[in-house]
Amino acid sequence: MIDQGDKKIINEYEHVRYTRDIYPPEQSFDRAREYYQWLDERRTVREISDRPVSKGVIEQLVLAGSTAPSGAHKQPWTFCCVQDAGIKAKIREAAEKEEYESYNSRMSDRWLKDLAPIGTDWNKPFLENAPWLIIVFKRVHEQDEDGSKSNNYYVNESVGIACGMLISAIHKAGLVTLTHTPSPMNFLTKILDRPANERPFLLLPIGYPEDVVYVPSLDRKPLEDIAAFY
Ligand code: IYR
Repeated sequence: MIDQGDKKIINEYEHVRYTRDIYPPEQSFDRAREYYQWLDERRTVREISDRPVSKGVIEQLVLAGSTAPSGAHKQPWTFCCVQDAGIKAKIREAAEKEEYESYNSRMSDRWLKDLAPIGTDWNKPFLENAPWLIIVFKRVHEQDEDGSKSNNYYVNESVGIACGMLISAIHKAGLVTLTHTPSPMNFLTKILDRPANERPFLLLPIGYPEDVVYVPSLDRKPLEDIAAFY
């Protein structure tokens, strides 16, 4: 909790008092386990229905993503939220063109074999069906109005964390998404008319799942395979 009443100056900058509830250890364990079990219910879903989602919901999701920590608190992200059918159609057309090339000539046989269990191909109907696309741009630096540049730091790490937090917020809202990374993805800069200091990072179609949805039957690695304790 942030208490505006209690302040401290560090390097001439004001810091405000911050406190958290301290849970007894069993309650900490229960909360951690519940959160894990709830996150474990999330699945990447490619069959997204065209049922509408309000702009208000999308705004809350973006705000959740923007709570991520970032290098020197530069918040080096822009979340472009697309509802316009014409723009979605343009994005689909350009993405499928790249994906067609990727699946038919750019991806290695080994890569295609690794993707076979997931069942993806160059067709990306979700880019038009989903009521919203959020295209997350990373801001490699800031461009001031007078033309001067200022630095951002740990941009990939910061934007990656923001995307993770956005994905968990989407799950919390009862919606589904998938992490689409068409490659190359610079067509998004053009279609969305983004400035030169921004680069597309990740495309997330967001909506309700179709009435009947199938996802690959997969397991997550057990703890002993993902963690080392010292
Ligand atoms: N970007 C392509 C291919 C793709 C690659 C990986 I690695 C995946 O886990 C899934 C898809 C696509 O979006 O189809």
